[in-house]
Formats: sequence, C-alpha cells, structure tokens
Amino acid sequence: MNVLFEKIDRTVIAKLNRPKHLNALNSDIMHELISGLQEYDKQPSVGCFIITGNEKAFCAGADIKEMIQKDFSEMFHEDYFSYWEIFSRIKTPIIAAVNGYAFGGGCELAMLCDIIYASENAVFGQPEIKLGVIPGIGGTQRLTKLVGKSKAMEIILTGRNVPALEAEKIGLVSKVLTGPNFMDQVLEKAQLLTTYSKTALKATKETINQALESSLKDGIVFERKVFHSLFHTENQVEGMSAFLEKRIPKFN
Ligand code: DAK
Repeated sequence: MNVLFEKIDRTVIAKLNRPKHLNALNSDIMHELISGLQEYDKQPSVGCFIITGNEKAFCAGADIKEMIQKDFSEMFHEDYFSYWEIFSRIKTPIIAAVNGYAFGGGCELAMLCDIIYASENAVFGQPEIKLGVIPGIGGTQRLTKLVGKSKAMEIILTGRNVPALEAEKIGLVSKVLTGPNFMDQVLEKAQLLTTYSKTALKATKETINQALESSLKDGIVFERKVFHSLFHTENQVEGMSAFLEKRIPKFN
C-alpha cells in the first residue's frame, strides 16, 4: 500500500508510504490518497485529516521516473489535474504535517492542504526549474498568493530550498512545531478541531477558500450568507447555549 490510513478518534491520518522513493507521487499513490480521502470525507465521524510522510521526506514531488516517459500528447490527454481538482473538493479540514523534504508536487500538495505544520527540519522548495519545467499542480499560483510575487519569483526561479523557519516567516507554513514528538503535537491540534461543529469547520474552510477566488465585496457577501445559514444548525444553538450556561458544548 502506497498510503497508510489510520483513524484515531475523529482524526484520519494518511501517511504517504513510498519511503524508498521519498514518497514521490506516482499515479498509484495519488489514486490511493485521493480515493481514501474521498471515502473518509463522507463519514460523519471524521472531523479532520492529517497528511504526512516520514522523517526524511513529506514528499519529494511528482515521480520523475514516471514523468520522463510521457510526451506532450500523453500529458495533454491524460487528465492528471483531475486528481487535484477532486482533492480541492474535500470538505473536511486537512492538515499537512511536514517533516523533511516537501519539494515540487510535495510542496504543492502541502499548499493544497488547509493548515501546514512543519517540524524544524522540514525543507520546502519548487525545484522544477532544474528539470526544465515549471510547477504543475498550482505552485506558481498558490505560492504567489501565500508569499507574494517577489518571494515566489525568487523561490521558483532559483529552485532553492526554503527551510522551515523561513517558510513560516514568509507565510508558506502556518506554524513550525518545535521540540520532540512532532506527530503527537500535530495530532493534538487536529483533535482540537474535531471537538468543534463539523458544519462550522467545513463552512469556515469553504469561506476562506472563497477569499482566494473572489473580490473582497463578493467574498463578504458569501461569508454573510454562510453565517446566516449556520443559524439553521443545532450546533449553533448548542454552542451559544453552552457559552451562556458556562459548560463545554457537545457538537454533533
Ligand atoms: N521522483 C522519483 N524518484 C525520486 C524523486 C522524485 N521526485 N525524489 C527522489 N527520488 C528517489 C531517488 O531517485 C532515489 O532513488 P534510487 O536512486 O535510490 O533508486 C531515492 O528517491 C532517494 O533519493 P536521493 O538518493 O536523491 O536522496 P538524497 O537524500 O541524496 O536527496 C532530494 C534528496 C529530495 C534532495 C533529491 O532526491 C531530489 O532532489 N529529488 C528530486 C526533487 C524534485 O526535483 N522534485 C520535483 C519533481 S517535479 C503535474 C503534476 C505534477 C507535477 C507537475 C505537473 N501535472 C498534473 C501536469 C510535479 C512536478 C514535480 O514535482
């Protein structure tokens, strides 16, 4: 199996499992990852995903051995991008837990997630320029939106490594988690999310993502509609009642 799924309480951990190839993304690993996430996304008992790799590599990018065999026609006709469109339709929040290398498609996979936690030894980069190509899973677009044009240009045009602390400073990484037991720390953060209303979590994810797609005015209209719609949910009544009754809410 190229991806190992483990459910701990309401969190599902998807561990990329091609260690000899530094978790490079070939068709099999992408298919297993995305179909697994899709299945779990439908389950009411799942409140958060963590995608991770191992201590050496989160993911060293698309599998160059697989890619080199393809010509323009195959690249054009095979619907490679469809995997990532499905990924971006997953409604449950996804945390990337990045240890080691996150290069090329691996950095782009992390950026497709909703929160990126990195260990101190994580290293990010878009080295495609060294292969004679450019990022192909949204790297030129998402990195630019996260860190701005100047930084994105410098990182992608040079193909250099971006260490974890710099990645945090420029806004690529949500937070670097220092100290031992990196995965325990990430799990604790994921489990906090799973205590909240699942509807509110999904609505938050959808609304923040909308900010990347629309004008401020349209985004605020969208936010207001979503906010109003949450007054149809039991969890809104529960959350507000629990506050007034000075108790911990029990969300479904
Ligand atoms: N693909 C295939 N194999 C890889 C790999 C990769 N990306 N990265 C590493 N490996 C393999 C190595 O070939 C080696 O295999 P053996 O020689 O042992 O058989 C093994 O993993 C261990 O790697 P190293 O020996 O190189 O390990 P080191 O510690 O010395 O170096 C490294 C680690 C991460 C610095 C180095 O492996 C490296 O630079 N790797 C390549 C990183 C890279 O260039 N990534 C970007 C790939 S391009 C698209 C979809 C996807 C994409 C684009 C378009 N469409 C849908 C259109 C994405 C493109 C990319 O990601």
